[in-house]
Amino acid sequence: MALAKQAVIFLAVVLLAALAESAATCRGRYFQCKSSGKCIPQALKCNCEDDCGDGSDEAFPLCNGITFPCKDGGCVDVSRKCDGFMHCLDGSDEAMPMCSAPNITMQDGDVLSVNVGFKKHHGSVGFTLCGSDPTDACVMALVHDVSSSGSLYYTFSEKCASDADCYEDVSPSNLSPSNLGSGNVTFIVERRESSTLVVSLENYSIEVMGVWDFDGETQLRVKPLNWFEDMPVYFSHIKHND
Ligand SMILES: [Ca+2]
Ligand SMILES: [Ca+2]
Repeated sequence: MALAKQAVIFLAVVLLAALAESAATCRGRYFQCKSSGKCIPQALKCNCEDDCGDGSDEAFPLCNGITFPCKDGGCVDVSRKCDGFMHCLDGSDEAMPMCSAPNITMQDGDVLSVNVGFKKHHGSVGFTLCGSDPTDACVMALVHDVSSSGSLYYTFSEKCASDADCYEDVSPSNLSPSNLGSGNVTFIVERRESSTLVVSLENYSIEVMGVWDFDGETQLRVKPLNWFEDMPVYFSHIKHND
């Protein structure tokens, strides 16, 4: 008897769950598919898999800022957009001019003030000095933290084959949490004639970072490791070598 009662309760629970699934509105952690009305876990929304069968869990603008729609119909996580590596089969996540970072020409002897509108989620600020041709060699310094005395923590690559190459060995998980803080951060970037790129924080006189061994590279690009369009960058010349 007790067993029969348990079976009835179990059936009732199963029935209720089925009803909940087909109900007009999905609750809490569930997303409702457009065509079928089916409820799927929120975790399956915007994961680049068509879990609804009608694509409604992967549609835009729903997934705007979470995924990037490749031109060939595919989809990648938005953090893959403009990170220097092709993730869409057609490479549309790395297309120009979408991925052209703010840049300026920097000659020997130039000193620049680089103002960055930094937010926590940017994680890092990368200074990449490349040739004017996209396939030219680059040097890169990636600032991801600052000490209370103004020293910068950074990763640098010398003589990468291209912009993308420079970032090859760096992943955000290898970087310590950023203490740069949100707000305007001004860096001083100096290109010395002895082939040294020196980057420091404004108002700190100490030389904190140098990247060596470049010649011919003139285009200074500034962007976070992962692409965020909401990081404004303003360049101004403190000293111009005419
Ligand atoms: Ca999905
Ligand atoms: Ca990519």
